[in-house]
Order: sequence, then C-alpha cells, then structure tokens
Amino acid sequence: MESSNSQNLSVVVGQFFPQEAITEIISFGNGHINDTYRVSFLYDPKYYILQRINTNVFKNPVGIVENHIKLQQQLADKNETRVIPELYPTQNGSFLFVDGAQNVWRMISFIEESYSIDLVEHEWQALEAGKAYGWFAQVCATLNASDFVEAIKDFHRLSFRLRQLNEAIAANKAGRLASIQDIVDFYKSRESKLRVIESLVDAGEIPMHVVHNDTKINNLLFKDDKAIAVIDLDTVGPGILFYDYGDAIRTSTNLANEDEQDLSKVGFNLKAFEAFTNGYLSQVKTIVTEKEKHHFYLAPVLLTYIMGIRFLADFLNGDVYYKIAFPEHNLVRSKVQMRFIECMEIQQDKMIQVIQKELM
Ligand code: ADP
Ligand code: GN1
Ligand code: MG
Repeated sequence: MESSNSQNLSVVVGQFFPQEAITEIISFGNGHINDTYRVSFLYDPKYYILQRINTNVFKNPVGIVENHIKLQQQLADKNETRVIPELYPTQNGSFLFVDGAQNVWRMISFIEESYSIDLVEHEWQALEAGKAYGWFAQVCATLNASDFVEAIKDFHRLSFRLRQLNEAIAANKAGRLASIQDIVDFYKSRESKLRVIESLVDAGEIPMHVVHNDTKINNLLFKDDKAIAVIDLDTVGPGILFYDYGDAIRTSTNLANEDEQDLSKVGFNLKAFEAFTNGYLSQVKTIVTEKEKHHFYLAPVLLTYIMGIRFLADFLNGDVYYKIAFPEHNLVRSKVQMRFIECMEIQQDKMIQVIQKELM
C-alpha cells in the first residue's frame, strides 16, 4: 500500500476512530525509520499521531507494543512531571492494525503544543534534555529488563555493528568503497580501544536496565522552555544505561546537525555537555553502580562511533536502512560522526572532569 495515498490512510485511521470525520492527514516529523502522520478530525480540537511501523527494521511489532504497554502501566496513576505517548486501540481492541499489504499501523496520542529540535542552540535545551532522559531512566529503574523484549537484537553491540560494516565492505554492493577508503580507515583506527566496554558488559560487570536505546535529541518533545515528553519508544528494552547517555550526548552537544555537509561546522559544545550531564546525572546518580560511574565518559565516543559505522555500512549497501534525502546522505552523516569523535577526543579530560563532578 502506498503510504502517501490519503484514501488508504483514511481507511487505516477508520480502524482506530470509526466514528470520526477526518479533516487532515499530513506527513510529520524528521524520523529516519517509521512513517509518521498527524491526523485531525472535525469537532475534535486534538491531533493524533498515526505511524506505519517499519517492519524491515522492527520484525516484532507485537513485542514493541507489549513493551510500550508495560511502560504505560509503569506511569499510570503517577503524577509525573513528563509524559510518553499513549497507544489507542483499534475497534477490535488491538493496538496494531495490519492492512491487506501487511503494513503495520499504530495510533498514539499527540503531545499537544510541543515541538522537537534537531540541534541544541541554547544551554537550557541541553539541561532540559538531560533532565528528561534522566527522568525516563528513573521511571524505568524499577522495571525488570528481562520482562522486556529486545526490539532489535544486538542493537548497540559494537562487535555486531563492526561485523555488519565488514560485510558491507566485502560485498561493496553499491560500488562505493573506493571513494570512501579514508573514512573506513578512520573507523578502523579507533576500533580496538572501543571494544573494552563490550568485554565488561559480557563479563556481567555492567548491569542491564530497561533503557530507551534511541536517545537522540529529536526523540524528546519540548513545550515552551521544558522538555515534557520522551517519544519514539520502539527500542525501549534491555540495555546499558550509559549508552543512552552517550547517544544523547552525540546529538545534544554537536554544534552541527547530524547531516551537516560543511564539516568545519562540526564541533563539541562543552557548555551543552555540562548542562546535559548535569541534568541527566542529577536524576540517575542514585541508580548507577561504582563500575558504571567509571565508564560514562567512554559512552559518547562509543555511541557516536556505532552510529558512524552504521551510516557508513548503509551507504556501502546502497541506502537500504535509513531514510535519505539525497544520494550521499548516509556518507555525510558518517563523516559528521567521524569529525565529532575527533572533537570529543580532544576534550576527553574535560569530559571526565565534568562527569566526575556530578558522580563522584
Ligand atoms: P522515527 O522512529 O521514524 O524516528 P518517531 O516516533 O521519532 O519516529 O517520530 C518522528 C517524529 O514525529 C518525531 O521526531 C516528532 O517530531 C514527531 N512525533 C512523533 N510522535 C509524536 C507525538 N506523540 N506527538 C507529537 N509529535 C510526535
Ligand atoms: C534512527 O528512529 P530515529 O530516527 O529516531 C535509529 C537510531 C539512530 C538514528 C540516527 C531503530 O533513529 O538508532 O541513532 O536513526 N533508530 C533505529 O539518527 O535504527
Ligand atoms: Mg525518532
């Protein structure tokens, strides 16, 4: 089914809200994975979010919905300062609708009067982002990781991502390898020192928590000057707490967008780093172990590296995973991650100081 076909979309919306007269269905947001639409109805001032779940990426949408419901239950009846989107059922009481072409759809509440950002331009935004993702970590702290489905196996496992990169290099499906050998060389040069964390995880020295697993800045929604909602819950499940911290630092402290073409604009925003770290660690410091404390500083580089090699592998594979807006998009994204790693390496001592001030 053509997802942009409004008649078909109306049929999908009708599964969730059979009584309502639809006034508008528009494409919405800047996600790289799902197809997101904002829906409005006559006589209802509220908006709703309709999403087609990308089942090439998420092979177990039922598991994702089960995770989402567990999170909703965790938050139910609590007077929380922040929210997550709520699932709406279809008229059959299911939280997913599968159409004739096997597209999988869900409807969630729209976070009213909110906006997302792709770049931190003011320190307060980083502080708010840190507090919001820290809040999320706190909410999940009493959940049991083994009760949650792993949405994508080995999602942040470095050895898995390196294997995918090596396979993409060997296959060179899109014939692009020769033009990017220098980028490949950069990533290869950083590989061995980043493997340390995985060994600790495998040795059971770093605990599993329920975490978000996709904490980029545009998976938060702001209202006025507060980050009020954590969204994009597809990857929520078992994971490593400081990986959420690392992935959030990747997009909250870069002076440039994830896909900035002018690499001279990429830079590490130390003030934003201090603000995010302060906001985040003030919420999570009571739940981190001694061992975890000593490894927080490695997570921003590790997670930036993982995203960098994922973008690169996708470029080599001919852009089969992430949505792209132009042919070199994945390469541009990968180069930004590379440059950002170099920026963070220079600032490593300062990053350690900031984290220690909050945690030790
Ligand atoms: P993807 O997995 O493709 O990134 P997201 O769930 O992050 O999908 O949604 C993409 C974008 O749509 C978000 O960055 C946000 O701008 C917007 N969005 C998603 N859910 C909501 C919601 N419940 N309320 C308001 N905006 C939303
Ligand atoms: C994807 O879904 P979205 O756009 O928030 C990706 C993340 C990457 C991110 C890079 C399920 O996130 O892992 O960090 O793009 N999500 C999935 O922008 O692969
Ligand atoms: Mg998203």
